[in-house]
Amino acid sequence: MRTPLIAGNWKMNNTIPEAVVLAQDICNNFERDWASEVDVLVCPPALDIKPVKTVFEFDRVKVQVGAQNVYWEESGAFTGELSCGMLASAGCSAVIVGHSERRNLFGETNEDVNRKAKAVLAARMTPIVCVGESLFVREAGEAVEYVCSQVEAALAGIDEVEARSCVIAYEPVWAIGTGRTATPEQAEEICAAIRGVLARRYGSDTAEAVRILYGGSVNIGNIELLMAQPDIDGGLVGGASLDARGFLSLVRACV
Ligand code: G2H
Repeated sequence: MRTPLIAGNWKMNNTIPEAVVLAQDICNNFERDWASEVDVLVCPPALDIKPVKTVFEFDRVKVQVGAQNVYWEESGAFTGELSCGMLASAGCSAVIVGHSERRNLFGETNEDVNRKAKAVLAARMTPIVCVGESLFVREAGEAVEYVCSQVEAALAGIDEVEARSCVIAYEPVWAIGTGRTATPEQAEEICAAIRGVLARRYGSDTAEAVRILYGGSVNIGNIELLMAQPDIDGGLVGGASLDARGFLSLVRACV
């Protein structure tokens, strides 16, 4: 069975002092016996990663820390970018790649997402590969096809062993930060199709091993029905991850 994963994406929120307070709040409210049943990850802004990691390590709380983005080159003249090695040295075990905000606001292509995913794997971290369709694509009846092609593109050149280290996050663009969530049935339809892509590429054993998350206005009112779907293994949570108790209520719902 796949261990559920609740991943918080803090996006561009929290200065270092604010991030430390939030991390400490998570520690203070984290119940130790959850750790054996659900994986918990937070992805703060890059500057907050090391301080947040330090809080979790000091309190010995089993919450992993990840990044929201990375550049695929190891070093060099890439002003403003961060490498996998830098993120790993700050304590990251995972990196979100291809979030729709990166794709839509910063022009990331499927090819960029693929290069980032491969770089993250090479650095022995987990890429959380985000895919999802716009409302236009959904209303055209092409959501399954569109998302599956994003998954195929993101996994190009990634072998079966590496694929087992990937997490796929299905985030319909029309549900992000809008308060509008995909119904559990809509989310399950796409997540099952993603698992189908994995099965065709890597075989059913690998497909069954890979965790697929749903993201897009996940909250305490919808987490249980989402988690009840056979192909949804957790959530990538934005707004609801910015409050420790609210975030941990989502973790508790997975126990
Ligand atoms: C989707 C999600 C987190 P929110 O972007 O990745 O954000 O839960 O605020 O919709």
